[in-house]
Amino acid sequence: MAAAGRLLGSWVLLAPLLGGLALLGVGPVPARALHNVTAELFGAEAWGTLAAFGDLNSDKQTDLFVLRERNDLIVFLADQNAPYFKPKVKVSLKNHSTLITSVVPGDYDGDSQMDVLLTYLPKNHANGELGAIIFWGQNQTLDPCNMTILNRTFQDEPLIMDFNADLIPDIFGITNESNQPQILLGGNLSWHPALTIKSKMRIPHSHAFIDLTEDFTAACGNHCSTLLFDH
Ligand SMILES: *[C@@H]1O[C@H](CO)[C@@H](O)[C@H](O)[C@H]1NC(C)=O
Ligand SMILES: *[C@@H]1O[C@H](CO)[C@@H](O)[C@H](O)[C@H]1NC(C)=O
Ligand SMILES: *[C@@H]1O[C@H](CO)[C@@H](O)[C@H](O)[C@H]1NC(C)=O
Ligand SMILES: *[C@@H]1O[C@H](CO)[C@@H](O)[C@H](O)[C@H]1NC(C)=O
Ligand SMILES: *[C@@H]1O[C@H](CO)[C@@H](O)[C@H](O)[C@H]1NC(C)=O
Ligand SMILES: *[C@@H]1O[C@H](CO)[C@@H](O)[C@H](O)[C@H]1NC(C)=O
Ligand SMILES: *[C@@H]1O[C@H](CO)[C@@H](O)[C@H](O)[C@H]1NC(C)=O
Ligand SMILES: [Ca+2]
Ligand SMILES: [Ca+2]
Ligand SMILES: [Ca+2]
Repeated sequence: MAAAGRLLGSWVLLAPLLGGLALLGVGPVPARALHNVTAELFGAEAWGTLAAFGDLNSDKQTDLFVLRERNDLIVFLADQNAPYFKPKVKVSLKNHSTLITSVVPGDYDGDSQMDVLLTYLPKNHANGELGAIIFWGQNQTLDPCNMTILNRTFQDEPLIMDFNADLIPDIFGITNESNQPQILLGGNLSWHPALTIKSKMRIPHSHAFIDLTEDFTAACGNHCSTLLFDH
């Protein structure tokens, strides 16, 4: 599954990053040589796939979003004391027998609490369409019981961008309801057609956001030429 493959990675990927931190003299590591800081940073918890970064608890320290067994999301919060990242927050799709394919932290309702959007391959995923779910942030953490399952599926990984320039992230993609790209506006989570074009979008999507019309918004009505279409 192409979408699923995108998340494959490992703690090996962390090595350059953590090496960089060491070189910058961040943390208690001597600044001269590269050295293995895995144990100092994660203790015995150094397993899983690093999926995203973000400051979940608004303490200005970047936290790590890690997938384990493809259906648990663990957030390692940055901490002043070793191990410097501690697994403090967990949400699970285990009961739904689904595989998480993407993790995108963001404040999807604009209440200044970071939420997290997960896309997943649903149970009995015959057509490869992706489901999406938002776990809502509350009190500087994620509430594992408070989630919204989007009532449409996506043909491919959705693109997260601020379509209407209200500083709340929106969710763009082709859904199972229409061949035309749709935008789910953050805030009130309402669906809207995003572009009026006849052609079908390619899969995987090759999309980017760009302010073509110089109105400081990513989207640009009929003038969007940044998407690749099949004819
Ligand atoms: C770094 O340390 C971790 C934990 O002690 C260990 O599992 C890993 O194999 C080490 N990596 C290297 C490249 O030595
Ligand atoms: C998952 O299901 C088990 C029983 O099958 C239940 O005890 C548990 O609370 C459920 N967990 C969640 C997060 O819903
Ligand atoms: C928010 O979290 C703190 C601990 O981080 C706790 O003391 C407090 O009771 C929580 N407040 C609410 C409303 O849950
Ligand atoms: C769930 O999260 C939403 C969005 O943050 C919030 O408005 C609502 O009060 C929460 N519901 C519960 C039961 O905590
Ligand atoms: C999806 O849910 C929204 C409310 O959250 C509702 O307005 C809309 O009609 C639903 N769409 C479908 C296709 O069920
Ligand atoms: C789209 O997917 C949602 C969620 O799986 C489902 O409830 C809805 O019926 C589907 N709509 C169509 C037109 O297939
Ligand atoms: C949701 O909010 C957007 C702008 O924030 C607005 O254009 C749209 O009409 C609203 N939709 C609903 C159903 O309230
Ligand atoms: Ca943090
Ligand atoms: Ca929020
Ligand atoms: Ca927006």
